[in-house]
Amino acid sequence: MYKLLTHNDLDGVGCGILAKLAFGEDVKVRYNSVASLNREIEFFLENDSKETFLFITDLSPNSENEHKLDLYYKENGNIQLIDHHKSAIHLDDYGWGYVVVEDIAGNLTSATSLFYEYLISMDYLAATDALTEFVELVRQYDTWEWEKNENQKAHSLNSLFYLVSIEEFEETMIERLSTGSQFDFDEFEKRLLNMEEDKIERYIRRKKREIVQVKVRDNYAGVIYAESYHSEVGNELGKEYAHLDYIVILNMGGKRISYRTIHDHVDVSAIASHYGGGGHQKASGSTLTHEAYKHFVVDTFQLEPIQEDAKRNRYNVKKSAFGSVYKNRKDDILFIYPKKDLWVIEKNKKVLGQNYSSFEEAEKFIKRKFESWLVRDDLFVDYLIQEVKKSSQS
Ligand SMILES: [Mn+2]
Repeated sequence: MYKLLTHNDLDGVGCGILAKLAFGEDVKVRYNSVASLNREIEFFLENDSKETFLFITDLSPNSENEHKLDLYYKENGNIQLIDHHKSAIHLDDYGWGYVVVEDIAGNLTSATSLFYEYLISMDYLAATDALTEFVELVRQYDTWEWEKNENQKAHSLNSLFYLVSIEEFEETMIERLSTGSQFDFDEFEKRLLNMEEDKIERYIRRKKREIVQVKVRDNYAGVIYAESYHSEVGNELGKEYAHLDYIVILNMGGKRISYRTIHDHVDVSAIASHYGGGGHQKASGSTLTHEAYKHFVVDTFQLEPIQEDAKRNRYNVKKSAFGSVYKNRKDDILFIYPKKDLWVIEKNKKVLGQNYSSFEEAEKFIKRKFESWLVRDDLFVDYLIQEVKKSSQS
């Protein structure tokens, strides 16, 4: 017998599907949240037969269970953990641990892709084109590489996963992967997925208007409440408000926090671990601890949302040789313009001390410090007219 304890997201369920394709009736699969894994491990150690081979994928035990698993392994063997989370890398030192964040070719891994390679190498499963494509879609979604590759199919696979129950998804995929020579969605799924993409877009648009900005422990965070589409929300808000170091997504009902960043200079697995969680460099999570509750809920509750830059301007555009006009909620006017090789900032017509070597740095400064946004063309024109009047009077 085999038992698989895995995550309840697409990557974790991908492992469950592979396990059932490989072992059929001989495997028992349990899907877990990060929190419920440790209970399942304890249950296994106390109740399951020593003959049962335990797989753990896409999740890692707490340090107490890490120790217990190691003792069990030294006596019985029969344990294999496979993971790709940066915060689990220490488990790679154990005989039963296999943790790879990036493969030799430099590609980010996923639990499903690692488990697939493992099952093939052990002759438990034979590679097929359909399986290989399915595994690659899961990997691209989980590592967010789908976006760079514009692989909408990978995103759709995850959307479909959340549209149906885990059982239904599992059953449909197992059938499709064991019969088809290629992996694809059927017509009904395609229609559903189009509707779902529209819904996600509307949801994100609303979240863009609700985000507040706060400085927490040396970093600027954007804080938002959302129960669904965390990765999509985190990514879109991260791009819209690129001056923020990371995005905090609060799920109050679940008392959970997701952390997302689009930047390389921030490691949100370290931020999550400060609040007792973990994950990847660009995507992580923790529970809503008292400290996190203070930082992200209490301290931000009275804040007004930050505003998006005007999008349809023809004149007041970023990096313009004529300068770009921003304002904030206090009606301060910020003006960024080039002078020789540098970018200068004026606040309410007074030049600020520091100049910047790039427009982006200057803009980041005024957005972090003053929460300002690019104003619409009409305000920009008013501003320039005033400037011209002033100079013709003097
Ligand atoms: Mn994963």
